[in-house]
Amino acid sequence: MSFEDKILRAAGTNQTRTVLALDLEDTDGSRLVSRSRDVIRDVAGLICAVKINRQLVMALGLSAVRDSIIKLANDFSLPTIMDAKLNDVGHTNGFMARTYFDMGFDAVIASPIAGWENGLDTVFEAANSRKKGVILLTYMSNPGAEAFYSLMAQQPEGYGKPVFEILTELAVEWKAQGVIVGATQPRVISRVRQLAGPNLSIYSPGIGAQGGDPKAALDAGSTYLIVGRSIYNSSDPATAAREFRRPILG
Ligand code: O7M
Repeated sequence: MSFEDKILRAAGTNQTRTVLALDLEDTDGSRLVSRSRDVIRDVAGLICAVKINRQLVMALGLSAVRDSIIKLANDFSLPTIMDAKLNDVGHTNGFMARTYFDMGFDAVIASPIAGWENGLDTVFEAANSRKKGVILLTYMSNPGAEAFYSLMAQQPEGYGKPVFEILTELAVEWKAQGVIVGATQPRVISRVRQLAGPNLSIYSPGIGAQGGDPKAALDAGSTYLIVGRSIYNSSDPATAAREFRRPILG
């Protein structure tokens, strides 16, 4: 089953659009594993995917992430997304993408800034041949993101276009399985939705802890919410995760 089919199935079964960002920190590796697994078990029926950041891979190593986290997520029929933010030349990007996919991740996150030729071409080749997903960073959620992602880029025709609009067009052209647009920027989400049409999935991080509002993001056109601290730092992660379902349940 492809990444998109897996996330759609989990979203439908669990009536949710929430992707859990599993970014816990702990100096003790085995405690980090058990805390991460506890959070997955607590919210498994309330999320549609698990996103793993490089910080968890740095702390635990790839094989421990595969055996303790990816396997558990799969036991709950949840796909996993590797937030690698790939941004290098083709041969190293390709190696990283193939490694993440072959160890069990269903999708990777990459930066479109590297461009296609000898940049992200190898990542898409690896993904397409394995029915995996590529999600592209298009507008980040942090306040400093505006300086670059909203920058007006001069077009050959003479007029200016914001960088994020160019990145959205590339995501459509390259047939990415989704784009990342910060939930802190509902107006940008609306514009990306307008440019990309109804089929491209928009993943929005920056909910809660970073100030983004889940309902505003979904109303503006986000498909999925990426939520970390507001769930895993809560004294009751399941209740917190249930709250993020509220806007879609009505
Ligand atoms: O909910 P939080 O703020 O605790 O965590 C947000 C998660 O989303 C965390 O895993 C970040 O790495 C990620 N994220 C952002 O916060 N902002 C971005 O612009 C992009 C991402 C992201 O997922 O990039 C792929």
